[in-house]
Amino acid sequence: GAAGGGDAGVRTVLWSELDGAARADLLARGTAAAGPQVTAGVADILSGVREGGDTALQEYAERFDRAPAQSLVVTGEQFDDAVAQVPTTLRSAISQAAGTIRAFHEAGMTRDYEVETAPGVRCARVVRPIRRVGLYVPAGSAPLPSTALMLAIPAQLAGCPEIVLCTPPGEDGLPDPSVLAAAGECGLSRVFVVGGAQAVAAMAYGTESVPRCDKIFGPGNAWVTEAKRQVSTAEGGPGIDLPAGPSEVLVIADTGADPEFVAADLLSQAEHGPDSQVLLLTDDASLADAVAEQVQAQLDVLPRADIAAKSLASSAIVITADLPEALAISNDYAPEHLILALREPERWLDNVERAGSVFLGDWAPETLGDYCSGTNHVLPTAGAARWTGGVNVASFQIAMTVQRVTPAGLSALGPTAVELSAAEGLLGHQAAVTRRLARVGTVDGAS
Ligand code: HSO
Ligand code: ZN
Repeated sequence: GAAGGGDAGVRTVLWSELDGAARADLLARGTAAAGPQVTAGVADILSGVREGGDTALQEYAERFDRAPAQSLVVTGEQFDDAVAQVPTTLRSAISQAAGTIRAFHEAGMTRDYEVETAPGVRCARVVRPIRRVGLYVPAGSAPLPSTALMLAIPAQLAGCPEIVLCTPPGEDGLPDPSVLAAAGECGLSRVFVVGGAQAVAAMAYGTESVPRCDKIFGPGNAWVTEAKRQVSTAEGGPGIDLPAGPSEVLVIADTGADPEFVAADLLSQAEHGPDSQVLLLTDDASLADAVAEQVQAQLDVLPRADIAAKSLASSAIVITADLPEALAISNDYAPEHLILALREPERWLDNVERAGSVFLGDWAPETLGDYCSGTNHVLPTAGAARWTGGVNVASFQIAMTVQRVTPAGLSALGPTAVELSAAEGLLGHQAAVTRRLARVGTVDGAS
């Protein structure tokens, strides 16, 4: 039987047999919050960079990245060398992915709009790009050129005039060539070889080399995520996109789902890091068994099996009474990725209240969204899908409002403002209206 789990790579449990505490425990993410030593370590790094600038960045690179001290700025020549090193097949995959991502993001851009809220009063929204944005592209456990695309393309579509990218050095002190190729594909040239919390600090405060940014984007480990949190909550600090921490995928599968596909999807995110969490919810106990077996078999041939195995330790296969129960669990969990490996995925989509990105049916692996279907892969983790979607063009913009008022418009709405300002006792506010009303001659200035 599936229930009980045994020594399989991933445990299987019956939802109905768990009490409230066991359920909460099962769904608890690996790294719910940064531990006290991360919090303190990050605070040290932030003040180190704030005081030491480039010198501090170089010291941290030697200490944390074992990278030789060198220029933090990637030169045009280094850029060209790196791009030349990338095989043409990879370069064309990068440009194809850039095309789908651009197409999808462009179609979803925030549009300006205008409403005449009263005769002579027109209110509009106009969108402006954020002046200087900082993109963080991690490379800790694997260099992620796809993340460079996911951040740089919406930044460009938004029209951001200055786009800065930081990515950690390899042991040669240089960024991963594929990350540079992806940055180059998007026309970025201001790339800095800085990683971790120190990169976030550099973009938040500015150093001799790295310009101070208005908003910082990108996923990262617990240190990067904590650094973003700390700089953004400081007074006058930069904005941040969202908490994009360890990867998560939740799969809901019914009878008829392919256990090989489901297991592959679970492992695809388990391999991101030991703190990734992957969950399968199914109402079919024999499918649960078959997936558990597949996970074991596929794990054996996975190069990153050791990482995936660690992540599987905080993961589970959950047997639910029915599909509505599975959907309810998923809605409470608010997963970063939700795969509906269901016979009628379109129908069930209506019941999905919150998830970063949803994959419908048997032929939409999360991998496609991670790389090249066109959707963004910088998505809310740790339950942040309860309140936000993923990165998109609007994340790189400021939505400004504008009002245009004629004398007739002031006459129409002025009395409302007079009434409300009186209620708030703000007579200076009131005077700004009544003095004008006096001149349009509709109402006299006294009230
Ligand atoms: N699944 C990751 C994104 C990614 N996957 C990048 C592969 N490369 C976000 O959770
Ligand atoms: Zn992924």
